[in-house]
Amino acid sequence: MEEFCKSLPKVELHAHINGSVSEATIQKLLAKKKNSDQQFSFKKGSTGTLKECFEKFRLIHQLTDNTESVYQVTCDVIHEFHDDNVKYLELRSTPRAVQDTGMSRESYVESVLRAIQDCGDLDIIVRFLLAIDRRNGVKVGWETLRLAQKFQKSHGDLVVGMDLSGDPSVGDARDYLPVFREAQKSGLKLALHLCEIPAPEETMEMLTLPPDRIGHGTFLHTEAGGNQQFENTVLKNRTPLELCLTSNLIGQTVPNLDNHQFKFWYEKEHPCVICTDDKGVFSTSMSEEYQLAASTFDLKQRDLWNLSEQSINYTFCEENVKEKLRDQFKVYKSKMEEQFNIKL
Ligand code: 6MZ
Repeated sequence: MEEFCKSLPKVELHAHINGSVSEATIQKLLAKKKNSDQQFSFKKGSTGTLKECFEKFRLIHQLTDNTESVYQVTCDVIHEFHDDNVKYLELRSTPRAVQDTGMSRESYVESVLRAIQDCGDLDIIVRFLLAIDRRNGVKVGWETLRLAQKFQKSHGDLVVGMDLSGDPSVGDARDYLPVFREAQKSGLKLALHLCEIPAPEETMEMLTLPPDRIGHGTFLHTEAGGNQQFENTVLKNRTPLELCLTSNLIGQTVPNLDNHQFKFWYEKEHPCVICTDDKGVFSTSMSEEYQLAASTFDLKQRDLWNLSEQSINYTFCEENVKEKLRDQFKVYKSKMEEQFNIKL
């Protein structure tokens, strides 16, 4: 299965740039920072809590406090996903301003987009979502939307949507509803973190937008303490779920993988997309996430192929790009069938 998952062409739709930074890149960034005695380790199996994950993001942000590092991290992350046979990648990141280094939210986004363009020769299609961190307040939310609209005009092929993320125990997602409604009117797609922890008060209103995809959705369904209305709405809209097994396990939002929400939605034949979330912080890769899904939920090679291929339907890119990907996947399919002597 390991070889199969590595060879499988994959679609990654939920990757936070700073959470995806590898240890190798961290070392490069540390070397550039004088007087830094920070210790970083993303060793596998180190369980923690969501709070501890957010502490890691804080440390990483200290290293990516200038446009050069943001550029470097974005390039490295794209190369790493490419090397893992990811053929389509949607990156998301929170534009950050740092006064000391002169980085503005705008120059942050410019650096990300420049990195994406400079990786244009690689056999991987990359798109970008601007993220709103729910800890930063609505004023910054509006600013982020304005940036998204601006870059949508100048880089419409690359900027496809917006994300809502950040520590789910802080703030109220409903405060951002007007921002997201306007984003929708501008033609930006919405990928929102919802119910990563139980959040009955804010969830129903967020679902009415409706989002184009949901990140995690761990506590949406009744069995997990959500409610029937959430479940029905998501099923009726067929809103794809971005599911990140290792992330939820390490962040301890699920007690074990057997009880991961993947099982519930997958059995209902609901659109599910396997993603990494933060491959650096959680020390994982797309190939490993597919392997984990296979071993936990007893998925066969053909099931994995279908999961990956169907993910193309849930991307935020233009229809002609989806078509191009589908054509590419046809070619990969026959190659995989030959390589693994199997009918997919
Ligand atoms: C919610 C998360 C997250 O934006 O600086 N982020 N938000 N839940 C999660 N589950 C583990 N993982 C990452 O990447 C880091 C930021 O992404 C969000 C957080 O806001 C984090 O600060 P960027 O590139």
